[in-house]
Amino acid sequence: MTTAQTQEEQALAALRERAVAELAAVTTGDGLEEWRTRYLGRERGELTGILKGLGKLAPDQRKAVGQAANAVKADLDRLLEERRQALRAAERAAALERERLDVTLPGRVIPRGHVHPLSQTIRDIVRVMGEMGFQLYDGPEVETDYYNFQALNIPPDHPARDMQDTFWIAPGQILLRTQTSPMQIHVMEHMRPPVRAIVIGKVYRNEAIDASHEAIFHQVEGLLIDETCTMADLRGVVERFAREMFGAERKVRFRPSYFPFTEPSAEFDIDCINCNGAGCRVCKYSGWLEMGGSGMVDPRVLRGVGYDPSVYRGFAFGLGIERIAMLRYGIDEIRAFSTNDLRFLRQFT
Ligand code: 2NL
Repeated sequence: MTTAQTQEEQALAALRERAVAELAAVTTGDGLEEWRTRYLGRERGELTGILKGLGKLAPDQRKAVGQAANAVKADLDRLLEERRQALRAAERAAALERERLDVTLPGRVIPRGHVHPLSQTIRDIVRVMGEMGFQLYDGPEVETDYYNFQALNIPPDHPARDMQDTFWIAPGQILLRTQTSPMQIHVMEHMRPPVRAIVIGKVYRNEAIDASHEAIFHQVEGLLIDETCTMADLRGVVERFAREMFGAERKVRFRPSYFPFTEPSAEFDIDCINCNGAGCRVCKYSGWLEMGGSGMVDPRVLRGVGYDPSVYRGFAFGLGIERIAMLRYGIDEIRAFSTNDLRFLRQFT
């Protein structure tokens, strides 16, 4: 009797020991479930089997073995639940570890770009002229002889038409525009007066290149067409433009000149932004800086786009944008705009 009891209890103790050891080796939820079925399963669980078999024992053994078995079952239930919690905690910790990120790391530096000094100047021009009601247009850089020359009343023997000065694509017919004026012709062909337009863009001239001349540069050209404007209006627009771009104190001077597409024509200067007119190296001791050309649109140009010159009149002006930017920023080398040397460009943030 004592022996039988001891055997049962030894078997229980061995089962318990084995179950505990196996449980410690379980690392997954599926493993836990397998373990539970193996020992505590309702149908085939080893411990369940022992509990079910209690009835076959002698009544005097039943109580002791039953108590021992129930104690083991309670132990295993508790250990199972502890193991389940431990595995969950480990899984949460592993998930956190996978998602670990160091919030104290400084962010990656994203290099900040900035607007090219020529583009800054263009933006200012567009704003200033926009405030005076001028719309910005752009158009083709490849043009025909008609738009670049004929429509602008440029005679066949004009030096600009020379093979030497113009980049011809089909000589005598297709070329790289030498000024933005051909686009003004397109604008006028496409609308009735009144016209207030500016054209900004690249122009191409076969120049000898030096610190102040490039073969590709940018021009801005303004055009106004209505029934009543005069050179006084031209002067007012150019003066306001110059003062917005170079300072409210600027003086503007007009000198008689000649362009095939304007009559009368005038070049305009501003008093030197470096010495305010006193004379210095920047203005070559003249007190004045040459800015651009202008004039009243020649009646032949108006007639060419279908405007009646006895009804409509207009003024136009044009100037180089690199020169404006060079004066504003004190740049003495025009090629710096197109060289893309960041040591140069970074000065204009
Ligand atoms: C300069 C001079 C000028 C114009 C451009 C113009 C355009 C049309 C009709 C008449 Cl469609 N004139 N433009 C007029 C005078 C001067 O530019 O030195 N530019 C750099």
